[in-house]
Amino acid sequence: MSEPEDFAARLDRFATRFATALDAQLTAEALVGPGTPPERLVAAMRHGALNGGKRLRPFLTVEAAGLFGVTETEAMPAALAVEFIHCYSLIHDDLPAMDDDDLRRGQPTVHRAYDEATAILAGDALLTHAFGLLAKKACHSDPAIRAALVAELVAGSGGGGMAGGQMRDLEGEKGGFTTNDIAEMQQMKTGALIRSAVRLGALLGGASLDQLKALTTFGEEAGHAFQLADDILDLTASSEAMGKATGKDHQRQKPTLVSRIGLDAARRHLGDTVHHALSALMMFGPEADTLRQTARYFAEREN
Ligand code: GRG
Repeated sequence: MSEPEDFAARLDRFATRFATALDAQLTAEALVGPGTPPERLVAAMRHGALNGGKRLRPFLTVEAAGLFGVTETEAMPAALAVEFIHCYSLIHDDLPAMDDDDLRRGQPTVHRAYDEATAILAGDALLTHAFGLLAKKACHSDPAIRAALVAELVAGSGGGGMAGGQMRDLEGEKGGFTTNDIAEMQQMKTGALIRSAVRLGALLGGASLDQLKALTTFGEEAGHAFQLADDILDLTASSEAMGKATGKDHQRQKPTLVSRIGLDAARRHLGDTVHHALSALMMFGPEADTLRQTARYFAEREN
């Protein structure tokens, strides 16, 4: 079997195991509070999270933690937290006030399957649950590490990360963005959470400063590759393959790096970015091979 097939099978097996962990978290019993979570809210959260995502961010967390001997089970709470943030962001991104999409992961978006208010609340509850998972002792025995994980996910998902990037994206639709503005917006909107996914694993594993720095660079370059590939796929892939509407950026004349530099230059830039991601892992041996394959997969993926 060739290397990409091995990797795809490995990612697939992880996604299956991960779905079991997600499923266990998204129940009325797991969503703790002084009251009983409404069935409709739990169902909408499940619709937004248990619907066949590739689970790339939690995979990165588990693989980065694995470099330091942390097992998948030990890394699972942090991995779940990053995926909950991702799923909330997709639910909110699909809302009429944002991208107004009907299809996600090949199924009706949460506001289509339920309604807008339920979709907003399902996103809110997933977001909140993510931080609850990091705060629990099951995530890590050391409270200082748990606090560092919370701070890390705040950085990746908040105003200076994903949510800020989404705001910049909305501003950019009005025009006037330079190529640098687009790159910064994308680093925040998509890159920051991918960077965090890797750093969460490194923090769980007690990485040294040098190791954390190297893995941060890897996460940044991998995040950039992921976004560039996404922009390219928006132009070149079918909506069946992607499980969501494609060509929307192009139709709306939304500024992307591909629209600025063209498809061929974007593909070359993507190759360079993957090369930078791989170079960042130079201090690690074969134990980092799956991370290396993940960066390549980000660039070569077909959906
Ligand atoms: C609403 C706060 C807020 C943020 C939204 C992530 C995001 C920010 C918007 C999503 C829009 C989008 C399609 C961005 C491109 C990159 C991206 C996040 C693609 C989807 O991620 P995948 O391919 O999805 O990992 P799956 O379904 O596999 O999980």
